[in-house]
Amino acid sequence: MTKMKKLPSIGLCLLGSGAVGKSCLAVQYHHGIFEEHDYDPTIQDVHRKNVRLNDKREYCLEIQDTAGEPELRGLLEEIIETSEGFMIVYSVLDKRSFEEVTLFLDMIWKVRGKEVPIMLVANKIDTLSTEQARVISKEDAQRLAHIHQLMYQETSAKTGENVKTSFVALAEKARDNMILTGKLKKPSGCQIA
Ligand SMILES: Nc1nc2c(ncn2[C@@H]2O[C@H](COP(=O)(O)OP(=O)(O)OP(=O)(O)O)[C@@H](O)[C@H]2O)c(=O)[nH]1
Ligand SMILES: [Mg+2]
Repeated sequence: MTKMKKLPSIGLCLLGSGAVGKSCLAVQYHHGIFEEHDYDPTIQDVHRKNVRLNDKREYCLEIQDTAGEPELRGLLEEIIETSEGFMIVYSVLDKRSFEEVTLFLDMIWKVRGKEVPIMLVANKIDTLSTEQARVISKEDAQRLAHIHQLMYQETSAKTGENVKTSFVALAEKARDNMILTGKLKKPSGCQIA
C-alpha cells in the first residue's frame, strides 16, 4: 500500500464588505468558473486546493471565505486567528467597500499583529470596460497599499483576470512568513510519497 504524506497546509482568508466578490473569487480560483446568479451572502465557507508553489513543493491551500455583511461577521476573529495570509477585497464600483478596508486591516492587526502578509484586491475590473464608472482610482488604492505595506492586485472574478496570480502570490508570501516564524519547515528535497 502506498503511504500518502499529508501536504503542508497554508490558511488564507478572504475579507471585505458584502457583495464585493469574495465568494466568486474563491470559486473562480478553485473551479475556474464564474456563475451568474443572484447575490447570496456567505455565512462561512472553505475551499481546499492543492497547488505547487515556486519552491516546487506542493501545498494544500485552505481558503476561508468569510461573511461581508455586518450582521454575519460573528466568526471573523476566530478565522483570522488561524489564517496565515489575508486578501482584503473591495469592489472598484463601491466606495464604501474601499472605505471599509481599514476596518478589516484593524481587525487583522488586532488579532495577528502587523507581520502577517496582506493583499489588497480591487475586484470587478471587468465592469470598467462597460458603461460603469470606476469610483476608486488605482492611485488611491496603491497609495493605501503602499502606506500599509500591502500587496496590491486588480482582479475580475468574472473573467478570471489576475485571480490565480493573486492567490499564488499571497500563498507564497504566507509560506515564507510561516517558515520565518517556525510554523513551517524549510523544504528539504522530495517529500511526497
Ligand atoms: N461583473 C462582476 N461581477 C462580480 C464579480 N465578482 C462578483 N460579482 C458579482 O457580485 C455579486 C456578489 O458576489 P459575491 O462573490 O457573492 O460577493 P461576496 O463578497 O462573497 O459577498 P458576501 O458573501 O455577502 O460577503 C454577485 O452578484 C456576483 O455575480 C466580478 O469580478 N465582476
Ligand atoms: Mg460571499
